[in-house]
Amino acid sequence: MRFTAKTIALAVASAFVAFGCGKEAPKQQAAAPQAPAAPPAPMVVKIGHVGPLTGGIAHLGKDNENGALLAIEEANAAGITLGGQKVTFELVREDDQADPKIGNTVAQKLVDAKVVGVVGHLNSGTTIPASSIYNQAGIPMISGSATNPDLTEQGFKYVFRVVGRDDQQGPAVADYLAGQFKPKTAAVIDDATPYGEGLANEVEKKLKAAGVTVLPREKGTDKTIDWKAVLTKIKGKKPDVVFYGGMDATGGPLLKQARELKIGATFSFGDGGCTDKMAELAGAAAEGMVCSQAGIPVQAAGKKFLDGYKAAFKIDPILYAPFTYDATHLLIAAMKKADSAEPAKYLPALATISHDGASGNIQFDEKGDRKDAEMTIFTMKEGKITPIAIIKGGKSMTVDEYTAAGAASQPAAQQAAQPAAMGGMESAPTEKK
Ligand code: ABU
Repeated sequence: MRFTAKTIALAVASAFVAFGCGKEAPKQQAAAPQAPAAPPAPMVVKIGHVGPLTGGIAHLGKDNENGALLAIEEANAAGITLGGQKVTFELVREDDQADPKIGNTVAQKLVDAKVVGVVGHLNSGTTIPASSIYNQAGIPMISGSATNPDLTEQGFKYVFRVVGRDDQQGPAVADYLAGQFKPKTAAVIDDATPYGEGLANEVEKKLKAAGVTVLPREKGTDKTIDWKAVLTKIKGKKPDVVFYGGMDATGGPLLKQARELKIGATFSFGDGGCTDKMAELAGAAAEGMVCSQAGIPVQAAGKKFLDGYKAAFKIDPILYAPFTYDATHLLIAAMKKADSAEPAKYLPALATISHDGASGNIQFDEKGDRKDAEMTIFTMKEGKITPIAIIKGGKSMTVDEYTAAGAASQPAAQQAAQPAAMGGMESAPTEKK
């Protein structure tokens, strides 16, 4: 090849284009080691929890929320994948202040936040209206404490509960009162909420069926703490038993003021007034009161739950925390079964699930109610509500009998869970008028 001025100029120009103006041609080098690709960020799956976190029953709302939070923490620690993707669950917590209007507002807020399931609400009065918001949005909801039958009588396929209903609870406590105290006359008071009034109606119906004369209904509200006018009215009628449908925040003052007015009747309450808080609010007046819960006693919940709750929150659970814990695990278990967090995909798995939870085995009937829910009757003994009897399938058992019967069907983790406090059948209280 002859090197003319033209070919030299072309060669220089090509080199210029190939390697850039004035830049040195790169030397051949070994390829730098590639950093390993970062694993994809886990998918965040939001679950809502709603209950009253402020106001008179904030202690119960917090208890419910703690149960849900514990379940979320356990699921995250277990490292769950859905559809091949690692998942982190986030609990989106809302305060409905036990107010139906606020309940609806926060329900819509949770829908807008794209939660895929909801645990809550606590009160029947907030849960029932909010349930139509979740159902319309196609978001499964499970209440761990709302006991008014209407919740699951609406025909909503996204609505479930893991506690019993007041048309089971009311007859259970009324039967106990009628059988144990043989009252001639009863007074029934309620707080004018769907829960309090509904439960009081069930109790009244059953007492009347047992031949007890029931005085005209007396009413307060879910904020009433001065009951003197109502109590003065019933004092003159000398009832043998009094039943109050309402929560502990109002039931405690009712009981305290009744004893101040020297009313000697046996006082009784549903689950909303079936907490140690009654002794805090009523003092010694709470001793010997009778109450019911729409599930197993909290002390009989699974050991893993009880230990986990105490370790996480440094307190013991109060009432329905095992049930909100179970409700949260149920949502997650259904998602795992369906391998999807999409509500429409995991709903069928939820509706047909059989789950061994802290509160026992959970299966739902066609309405979304818990099949074969237990009811427990308690009395207040030395400032602690103490279980007397557990009713399951129409059969009343001592706590010992229940524990013995349940042990064979409980998962191993729960068999070790029966605390010494559950061991004894308390003798029924007898009170003088
Ligand atoms: N079941 C006790 C309190 C919650 C409710 O309003 O149903």
